[in-house]
Amino acid sequence: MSTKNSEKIGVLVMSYGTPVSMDEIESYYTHIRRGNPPTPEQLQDLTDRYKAIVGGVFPLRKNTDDQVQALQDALNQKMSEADISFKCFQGLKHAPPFIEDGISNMHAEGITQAVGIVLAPHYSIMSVGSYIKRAEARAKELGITMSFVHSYHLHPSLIEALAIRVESKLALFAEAGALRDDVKVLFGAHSLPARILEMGDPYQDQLLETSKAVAEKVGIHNWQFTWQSAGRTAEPWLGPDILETLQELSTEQVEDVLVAPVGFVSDHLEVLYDLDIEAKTVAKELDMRLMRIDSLNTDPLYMEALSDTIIKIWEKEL
Ligand code: FEC
Repeated sequence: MSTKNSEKIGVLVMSYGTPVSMDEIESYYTHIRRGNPPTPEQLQDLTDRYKAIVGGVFPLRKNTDDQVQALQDALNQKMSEADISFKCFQGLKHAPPFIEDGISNMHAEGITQAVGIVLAPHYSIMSVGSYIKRAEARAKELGITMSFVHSYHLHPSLIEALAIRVESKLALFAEAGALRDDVKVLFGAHSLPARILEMGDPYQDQLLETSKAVAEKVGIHNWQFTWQSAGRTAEPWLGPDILETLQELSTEQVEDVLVAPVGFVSDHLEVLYDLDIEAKTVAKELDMRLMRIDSLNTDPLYMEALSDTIIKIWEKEL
């Protein structure tokens, strides 16, 4: 732990990012596509998805702002007795303020030590790994010493927050007349190219570990894991996709499905469109009742998982 206890410690809070207006969808999409602009059809498709969920007001941005504020409050509440303080800076992957901007903003405030964390609990070289790589490069240029949280997918407070959400939706199924053991709980996350498995990437294993821990805490056995939101590229992505899984469950006469997207922590396009609109439409066609657990957003237990993980890594490494 640092001996310079009166210092302000920076926290780079990284997340995916979102366009903040309809006009910014094209530049955002171009950034995701590593500088290649989308075709007019691709742009129209994405614009239509945003229109379907928000009609021009972008929920992810506000959610991220709220999460970062809540995290800063949680950190400083925990450290109120100590002679140090944490200051959170946002660094987004595909929208301003970019990851590099977040580090420059820390530097402008004279910060020399910082912890980086991503608002996604599971590590993949293609997700969290790429955030960290960019942050490390800019921190090195500016002489900031940084430590990074790679994953926090089994933090007890995260598991508890998810378990509470599963339990409360199971109660709604029961109220609607379903037998608890008949409700299929589908844990899930964003798909990635299947080649990550050959690379020994921990993403899939960590997601299964989170799912198993939540299932054990809630005491459920009728669950499985599925993927969602795979990219539309030629290479194979991790599957099965949730839409296929629903078809498969329908052939097994499953009528009640609870989706728990444990790879995501807030309400955004992939949850509000891919699950709440697309998957729900398929479920309806199949005559299934589909519910989704509420997103974590600023849940105090999620803030506890983040702040505890950050403080532990700061104590150990900085
Ligand atoms: O609400 C919003 O505005 C943003 C929602 C959003 C989140 C998110 C999270 C993850 N993604 C991950 C991987 C990929 C890979 C590609 C990819 C493409 C998109 C596109 C949109 C998009 N993602 Fe995303 N992702 C979100 C939104 N994502 C929009 C582009 C159009 C489309 O395919 O729908 C493929 C990129 C490429 O072609 O190279 C790969 C992963 C996560 C979860 C971890 C994290 O949050 O970082 C992994 C939220």
